[in-house]
Amino acid sequence: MDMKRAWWKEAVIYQIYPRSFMDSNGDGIGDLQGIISRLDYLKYLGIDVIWLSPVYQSPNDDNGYDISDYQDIMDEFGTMADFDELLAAAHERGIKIVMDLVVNHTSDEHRWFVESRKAKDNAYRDYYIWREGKDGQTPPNNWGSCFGGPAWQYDGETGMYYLHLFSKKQPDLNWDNPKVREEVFDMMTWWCDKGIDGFRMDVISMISKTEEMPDGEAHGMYGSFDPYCVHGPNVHKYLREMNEKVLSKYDIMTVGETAGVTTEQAKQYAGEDAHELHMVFQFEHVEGDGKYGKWTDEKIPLIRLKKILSRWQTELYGKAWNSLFWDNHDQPRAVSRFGDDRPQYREMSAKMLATCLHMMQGTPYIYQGEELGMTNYPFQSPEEFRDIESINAYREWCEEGPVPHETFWSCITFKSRDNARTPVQWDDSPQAGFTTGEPWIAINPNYTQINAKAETADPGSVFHYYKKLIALRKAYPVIVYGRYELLMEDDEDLYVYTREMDEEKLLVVCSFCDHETGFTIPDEFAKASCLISNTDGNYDRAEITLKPYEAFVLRTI
Ligand code: TEU
Ligand code: CA
Repeated sequence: MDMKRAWWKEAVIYQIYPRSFMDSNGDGIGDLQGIISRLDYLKYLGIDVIWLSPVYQSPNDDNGYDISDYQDIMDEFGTMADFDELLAAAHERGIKIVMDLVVNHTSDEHRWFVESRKAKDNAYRDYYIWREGKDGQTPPNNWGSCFGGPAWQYDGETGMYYLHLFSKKQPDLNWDNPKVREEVFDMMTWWCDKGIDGFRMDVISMISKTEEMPDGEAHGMYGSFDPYCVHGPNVHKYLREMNEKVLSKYDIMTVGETAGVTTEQAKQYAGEDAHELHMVFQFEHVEGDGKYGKWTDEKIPLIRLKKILSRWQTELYGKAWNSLFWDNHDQPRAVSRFGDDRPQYREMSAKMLATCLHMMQGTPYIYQGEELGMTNYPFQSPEEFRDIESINAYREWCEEGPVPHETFWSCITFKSRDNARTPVQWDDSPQAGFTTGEPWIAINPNYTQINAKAETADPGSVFHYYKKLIALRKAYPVIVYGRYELLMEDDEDLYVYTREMDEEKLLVVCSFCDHETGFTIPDEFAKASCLISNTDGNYDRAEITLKPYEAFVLRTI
């Protein structure tokens, strides 16, 4: 099948969560100068693009996802001059920078909202979504917010409620107002003219809401807003308008965060000829497995995982482009969630997961620390949480809710977003080399074993394995463009697939279990060469025994 080539299809992206990446001035908070100081590390790893989680001015109710000024840098992170320096320093090294675009909502401290709440006839009133309460005392409907509590906040100034799908300090913008779209597009143009290389668009699937806002189907205390706010009536119209007015004018890449998206919808957002976005993040493999809302302590069964990822691989093939990820700043650490973070299996399983993901079709995303095999944090008490979602969830489900502490604790510690937000472990010095001060969030005590200094010095490390995978993607176009086929779909332990392009074929074998397994190498790979393996396996024989979490890739010539 004809597959259009593009730089963003061939790129490997590295996500930086600036608060936890590298602190340059000892205040315990990562910052832009800290990032600059580590660019050579990223260059050595071999990534092409940095996705920078939000660095804009923000009161940090949700760590920068609540923006009070889109054209200014958060004081704690530095200045616009620091940003310009970062962009230039990255470009000098051939690294592109993709900005996080958070425009479903602003901070309640954004100038637009400060105005909007003042009076019903304020010029900015319709920048947000205001409704009368039911009888003055109750919210307009039963919707719950993503971070707990109702999705409506009463505002005494004008006696009305405003909509916030996330925290009450994140009021939703009214995209039906053409002035809002114009402001957002102008702001995007300003960043593009600065020379940035793309946007990751936060919850972009939620920008269009239905006119009618009826109660949603109740789950516990609140109703779901999904049918009225997710993939809403005008979302594609607004994205095409954005594409026409801004995106199409620059050689930039775009990726939309679209929780709950199906493959059919993904083709609408990111189809080859959709004129909207280049790709979307789908969440099927990281969502929908919860016992209490999103909270669970169970791993997804391998057969289910294979089914989901394979469906995305085959249904988008030639039609739209996948983004590939195991984790990000909202998810637990990949090795703890999908692999095995017990000391004897951590490295093997981290490399296995990397193999499994990086050999698929799509653009791979590496979340900071993943390339070191960083693990979930051993939380001891709820006081250690910094994340608004975890703090609120513990209160709602446990303190004020029905679930006993012991039951909920194993779930929230398994899935808390704070697992991903503990600082990057740079070396084995105090505070893991992240800061000389007191870090804003605890550092994982395993930093003495797991850190960048040790791993860059060790050719057998998880870091060097990632470096090799990235290099392979550059060397073999079949990894980027080849057709995917799942083998052994009913096997509970092994994830096996092939990639094929022209005369070339790859066999990818990944063991997801902590015991040995037998495997027969298919005939057509009898004389194949081994591109990469996480062990010293011999793949010249047909019948082999795989070690726990073994992974390898064979290539026919
Ligand atoms: O996350 C959007 C989103 O869908 C969340 O519900 C996400 O799934 C949740 O954090 C997991 O429990 C984006 C950002 O990535 C996140 O950090 C922000 O908090 C959120 O939007 C609001 O801007
Ligand atoms: Ca700092």
